[in-house]
Amino acid sequence: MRVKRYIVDSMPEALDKIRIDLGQDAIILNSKPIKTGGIFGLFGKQQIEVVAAVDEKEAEKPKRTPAQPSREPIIRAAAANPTAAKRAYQSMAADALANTVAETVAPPDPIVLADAGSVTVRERAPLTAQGGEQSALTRTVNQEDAAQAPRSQEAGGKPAAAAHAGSDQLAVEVRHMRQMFEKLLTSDSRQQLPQPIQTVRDRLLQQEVTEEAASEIIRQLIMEAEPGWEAAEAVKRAEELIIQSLQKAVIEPVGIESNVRYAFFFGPTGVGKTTTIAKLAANCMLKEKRKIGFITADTYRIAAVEQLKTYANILNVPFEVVFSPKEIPQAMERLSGCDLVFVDTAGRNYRNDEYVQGIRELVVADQNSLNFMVLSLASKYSDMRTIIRNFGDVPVSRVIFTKADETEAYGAMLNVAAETNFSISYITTGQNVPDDIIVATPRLIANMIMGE
Ligand SMILES: Nc1nc2c(ncn2[C@@H]2O[C@H](COP(=O)(O)OP(=O)(O)O)[C@@H](O)[C@H]2O)c(=O)[nH]1
Ligand SMILES: [Mg+2]
Repeated sequence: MRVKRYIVDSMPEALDKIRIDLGQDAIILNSKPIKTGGIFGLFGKQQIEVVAAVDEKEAEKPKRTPAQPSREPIIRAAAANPTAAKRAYQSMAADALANTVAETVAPPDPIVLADAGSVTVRERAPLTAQGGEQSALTRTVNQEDAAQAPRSQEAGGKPAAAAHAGSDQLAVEVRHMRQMFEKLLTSDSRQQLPQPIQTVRDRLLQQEVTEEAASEIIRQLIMEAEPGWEAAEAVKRAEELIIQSLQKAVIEPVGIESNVRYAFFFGPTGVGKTTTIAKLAANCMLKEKRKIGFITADTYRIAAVEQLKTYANILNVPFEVVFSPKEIPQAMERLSGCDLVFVDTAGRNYRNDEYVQGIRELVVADQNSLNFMVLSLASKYSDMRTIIRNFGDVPVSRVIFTKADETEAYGAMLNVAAETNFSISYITTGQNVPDDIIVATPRLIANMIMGE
């Protein structure tokens, strides 16, 4: 571990230095205000002392350049030192906001900004920008229309051909629209999107929605766009579109249906499988009065067995440990008096073909089992994709997203809904058992993605 001490004027300054020196995996161990210079501690300058550390192996990895700021160190800092992290985050967020405002909202005329009634004027600024973009858009279409005009007029000149002309006109318009979409959706012409739609696109990408999933929503928004739309209206409409697109992916009311006897949980180590099982089990037991049992196949770490056993003891439910999939039927037999058995698996085993095959045979054999994939929202979407692919052999039908409290980007839920047949069932929001779990609904997810 490499530890470094910094004396800085502000937290953003410290974060920049830490990122350059120690890389993005550094964590902030401590930060405190100090006085530097002066005599006997008097008349000194108020500064901040920040102590940061990084695992040596992490430090050797290529460092992110300061030109690509990342929120990761701040999130890590939040775990290590909430107060310092919060201060840093607020300061950085304020900077980012100031930059965004300067880039996107600042109207061309400085007099407008200097106006004392700046609130109203600033609020109207995007509208002006949008008006401009909108007319540019209309202009493009009109110019192309003009080019087509002679042909249309010829057709229009013959009364018998009027209906034909109408459908020709429609075909031309459809063709124009398609060309316009294509133009709008290519990345180098992003700037041409009307401002309200651009706001939606920025939001989706910031939420880590993939380009493909975002384009789908943007495409529909463009079709529906009304002249004079403000950003808020576009955002609201986008939220509705997300809700619609999630209708298939989120079954309501979710929960674990009463005919389900076995609920299996798969996913990488540390995503929160065991904690989530404990939350669900407690709820099923306390609210639905079901007789619960636990099986753990996660024998890789002693602590993992102990962890589920502790929950079993707290809830006073029977608990079985299996060392191979072959032992699961006997364990199930011993738990035959239970209405619902939660089966916890080890994350590392998803690479073990034999293990996955064993699980696969077992779950296919039993029609009353439900397979949950557990994914952490705090992980990268590309990693989620790999995990989903590795579990391709297991008939997973539901997905639970964990650690919503550790990130501000929820787009992965939309991506998973677009790219898999999984039903999104729950979202977990913290470490507290049994409280920090909520049923996923399309509205909730859409709101998490598009809301402020
Ligand atoms: N912040 C946060 N932590 C969680 C959440 N769910 C689980 N955890 C924590 O993540 C860590 C790993 O959880 P665990 O259930 O052991 O993961 P498993 O290896 O997948 O079984 C534990 O410290 C949990 O308390 C959540 O929704 N939010
Ligand atoms: Mg576990």
